[in-house]
Amino acid sequence: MTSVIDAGLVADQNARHHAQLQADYDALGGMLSRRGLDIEQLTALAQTFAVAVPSWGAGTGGTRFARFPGRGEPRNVFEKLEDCAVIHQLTRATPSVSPHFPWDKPTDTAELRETARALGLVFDAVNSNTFQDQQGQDQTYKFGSLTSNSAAVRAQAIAHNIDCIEIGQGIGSKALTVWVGDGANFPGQHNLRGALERYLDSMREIYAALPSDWNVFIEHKLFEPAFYATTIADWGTSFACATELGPKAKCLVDLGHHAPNTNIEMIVARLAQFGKLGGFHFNDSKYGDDDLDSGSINPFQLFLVFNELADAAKREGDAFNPAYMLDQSHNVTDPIESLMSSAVEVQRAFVQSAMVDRVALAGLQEQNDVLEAAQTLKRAFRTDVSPILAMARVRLGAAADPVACYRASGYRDRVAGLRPVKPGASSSGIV
Ligand code: RM4
Ligand code: MN
Ligand code: MN
Repeated sequence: MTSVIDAGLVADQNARHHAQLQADYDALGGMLSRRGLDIEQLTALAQTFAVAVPSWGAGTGGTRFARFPGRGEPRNVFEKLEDCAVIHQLTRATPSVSPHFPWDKPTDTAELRETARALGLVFDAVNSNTFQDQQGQDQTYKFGSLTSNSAAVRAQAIAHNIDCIEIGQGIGSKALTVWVGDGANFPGQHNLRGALERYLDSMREIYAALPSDWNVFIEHKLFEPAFYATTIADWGTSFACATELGPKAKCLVDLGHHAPNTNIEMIVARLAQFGKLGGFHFNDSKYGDDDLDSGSINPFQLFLVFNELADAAKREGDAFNPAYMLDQSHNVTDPIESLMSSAVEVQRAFVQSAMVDRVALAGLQEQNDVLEAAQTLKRAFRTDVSPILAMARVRLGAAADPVACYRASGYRDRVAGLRPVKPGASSSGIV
């Protein structure tokens, strides 16, 4: 495997942290053992954590108003992979990349797979894009794609999704994520029920093209670009469609795709209970689909989501295996720094949720000891597990402090010289 960042530099940086980290780790270990927890077990668990990186997150994002390109941002899928390899090398928590087509469409599928492999990466779910028109395409998605009232538009959108599955097979993916922006901006613009019927008809054709060991993830989103009525706006519609389509169809929860204050952890519990929780797009939001860094606004919510995941895993064992992916847009930070910090924040919630004494919690719930039950969760959430996460990284050969190590490596300066900004570039972000 190619190390993009000099392995010697990582080792030197880690050596600087060694004494301090060991002292913090020992102190935390003592504190946890008084609570009946074994720090070594938690560190081993942390080492198993993995979340996929979105290829599009490696570039600078944008808003409806502007996009301010970052220095040295990747200009094609190969440069995105190189940045993703840095993220994985320094965190050892992001071994896979979720590509988006046609943004990342390869001319040579085998070459793409081999490039990823050489960088120590594999591919996670592939994402289709029928929310933008692409150059040279016959039909426009202006009035919808899979739900369009035009059979020709629907056929084009279906064919694109099937194309994504085919490329995905070539690069080792096992799932297709479908998010459509379809919907209406005005009451009366379309028939609400008719649009969903057309969506299901289109999805049935895509479902029929899935290989036997594949899943399709249906991603719901409250609003935007359809500001009046989004066809797949909520988990209920997503669940109904996944149920209609069959066992390979599952629901994908993007944390940013809900109204503020929505109880997302309860949605997670419901989908897990009925066997339809396909996976996540982790991010955070304050108002809507803000695509902010995971855990940056509401880390307690992220913890509560993982608390439900830990409960589901305990009930269902290995059969419970939702896909973890990040889905963020970085406008004012270095995307590599944001994605590394976000992967660590999700890993933090994963480890904290493992510290909840589920037997004790069930007992407290049985006795209606509300205050102690709430405190049981808070105790885990308040525990700073940073030394566990850092130790897990060091043991895996990653960086004790990924952002500091990345900055010391000078990677951004190096690629800024190699990747001059393309005028009007849009391939690396959402524009
Ligand atoms: C959407 C949604 C999808 C992502 C696009 C780029 O809001 O989150 O997952 O593919 O953005
Ligand atoms: Mn998403
Ligand atoms: Mn989104």
